[in-house]
Amino acid sequence: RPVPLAEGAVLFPGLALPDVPALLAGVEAVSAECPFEQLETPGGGRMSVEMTACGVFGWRSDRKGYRYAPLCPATGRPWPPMPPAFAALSRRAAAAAGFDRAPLQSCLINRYNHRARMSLHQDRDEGELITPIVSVSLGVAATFLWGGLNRSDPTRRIRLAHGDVVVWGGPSRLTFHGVTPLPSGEHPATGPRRINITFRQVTTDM
Ligand code: MD5
Ligand code: FE
Repeated sequence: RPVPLAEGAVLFPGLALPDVPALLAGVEAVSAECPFEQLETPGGGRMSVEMTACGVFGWRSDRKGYRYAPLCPATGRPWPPMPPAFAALSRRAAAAAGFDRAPLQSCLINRYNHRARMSLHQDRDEGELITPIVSVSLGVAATFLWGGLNRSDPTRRIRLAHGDVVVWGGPSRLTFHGVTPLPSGEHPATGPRRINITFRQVTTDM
């Protein structure tokens, strides 16, 4: 069932399938309170992926840079609380991958429409690198690009389908990664979109 990808990284095909209704309801509830937005980048462009977040911290980007912040940029109010089904899945996935900590401080929700993509990057805005990142894919399948610790390292292509969960920890936590432009497609659960829900620990202070 689990597919080891590398030291610290494990793919669990379909692990989230039983949780899909609760996850989609959670995405609706969160985005009703803090709407999806295509964030501005420090360079003045706009990301093709639409984002929102829940939990104590959300990730945001604007002309000042990338950072985790306690408030939804659209409303100036705290991010919506993490739905209980989200936290339960993060705990279950981290434990299944053999980690004794689960990421529960921040949950980033990425929504990919047709052609939305994420260029190669490292996740290094978190001040905590011990706890793994848990990532859940829903809807239209995407091609995930998975590189190494240097931007120029060769990349593997990994198909991430509806219900798949990946736990990225240990030496895999800082690998370069990205998502190729979403193909046109249709999934019964999400229509033409892909939704990725990513759990992170952001600080050791709480
Ligand atoms: C996505 N999102 O499919 C991915 C899933 C992001 C992002 O990359 O930053 O929002 S998270 C994949 C990930 C996270 C942390 C580390 C690694 C992969 N990794 O070491 O390969 O929307
Ligand atoms: Fe990332």
